[in-house]
Amino acid sequence: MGSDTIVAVSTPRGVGGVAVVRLSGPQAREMALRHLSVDALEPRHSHFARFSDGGSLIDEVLAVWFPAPHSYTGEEMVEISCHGSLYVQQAIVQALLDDGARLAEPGEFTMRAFLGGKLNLSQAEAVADLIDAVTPVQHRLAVSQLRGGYARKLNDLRKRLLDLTALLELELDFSQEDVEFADRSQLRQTLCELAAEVERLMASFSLGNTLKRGIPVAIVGRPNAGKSSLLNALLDDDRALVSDIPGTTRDTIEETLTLDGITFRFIDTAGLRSSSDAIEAMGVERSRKAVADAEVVLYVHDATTPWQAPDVDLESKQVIYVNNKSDLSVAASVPSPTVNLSAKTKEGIAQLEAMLVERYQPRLSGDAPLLSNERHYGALLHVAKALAAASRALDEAIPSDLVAVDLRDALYHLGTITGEVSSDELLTNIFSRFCIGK
Ligand SMILES: Nc1nc2c(ncn2[C@@H]2O[C@H](COP(=O)(O)OP(=O)(O)OP(=O)(O)O)[C@@H](O)[C@H]2O)c(=O)[nH]1
Ligand SMILES: [Mg+2]
Repeated sequence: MGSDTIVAVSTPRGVGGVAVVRLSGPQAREMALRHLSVDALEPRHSHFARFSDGGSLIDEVLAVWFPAPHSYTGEEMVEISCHGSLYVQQAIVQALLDDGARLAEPGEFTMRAFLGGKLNLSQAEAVADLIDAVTPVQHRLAVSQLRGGYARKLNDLRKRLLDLTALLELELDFSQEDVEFADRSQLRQTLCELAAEVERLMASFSLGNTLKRGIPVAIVGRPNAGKSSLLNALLDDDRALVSDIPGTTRDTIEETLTLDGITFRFIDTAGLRSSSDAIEAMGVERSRKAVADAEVVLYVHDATTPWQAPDVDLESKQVIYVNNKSDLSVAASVPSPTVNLSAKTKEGIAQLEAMLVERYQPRLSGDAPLLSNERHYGALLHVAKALAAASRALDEAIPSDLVAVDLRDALYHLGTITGEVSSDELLTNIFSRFCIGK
């Protein structure tokens, strides 16, 4: 818990109808009362009052006192809603700084909430994700993590493992007597459950992470197939240059689009052909890389020309074959799944969008929490390794002190997810992602 009292404007920088100044720490109430035209503050009541400094009125405000521990940070807190003028916001903050408050660091309110036991680390990170969320899917991932999500389950399993490890370590003190305090079958059972949960979460990461950042969809094909026209049609915007000269697009162009709440990142690429032009050849290299990095590939074919096998490795990719220029002709024998469309008239675009959404919608509707946090994924990799080593050691009847080392390793990395184990460096890293005032 902070020993000093911190202050910051929690609403975005700029002019708004209303701005909120937050004050947290032992002196919060006294400092606020010094400036407010009320004698006392009732807990969690909104008080209409004048805020003045050195006798001069700054603004009429609404002030709410949250006594510790019933506040966001768990500390004494006061929230002052003032008019959104930059001058007023500044003057209120300055008055409180003059009283001895300190300007809050980025994320410091949330960090105090974590240190005060109001949130675990995974929930604090979810607050940052929630603030950043702009699509329904990002919002859902953040809310599920904020409500506890997988952290709660991992924590329960961690506690069980912790007890068993402690018993195992106790045996070491009685090593002459050959006793077994830790029930081996129970230990195996816990390891098994934990390993299964860790594996499930790790498997969900790729989906969780792509959903959070947007699903990469590469638009590739031969020159002049209509790739840039397709990007423009999807975006409903003249984003990319289009011309009848093959080789128009050289660099990749990326734009995001949210369809039915799911964010896709469409990447228009240079047409695939071997070229003596050095710049175009570099562009084609980028096209191949875009395919390699993509989740979904839209392979665009010009329907007025005969089908030719793609000159790029599409194996292990989800491909949708787009038979473009359907306003001119519809060629046969394009591999499926196919969608016939015209980037020019936009006929068939809706069908393509529906095909994309259908691929992800069902996987989203499940209740199982998805892992979308890279830091957690990194920690789980360590946990999985340590659990595997511990199981092996148990099977091979390796001395319990060595098993205990692996278990401690797993416990440590599990603890970093929810914050039972944390370092200053880790906390600084996480909370510096926040803005000031959060
Ligand atoms: N009639 C018709 N013409 C189209 C359609 N889509 C694209 N075109 C035309 O085909 C030509 C090539 O279109 P682009 O979108 O530049 O093709 P691209 O695949 O991006 O080409 P590169 O960037 O050179 O690889 C342009 O003249 C477009 O107007 C379509 O659906 N119907
Ligand atoms: Mg192009």
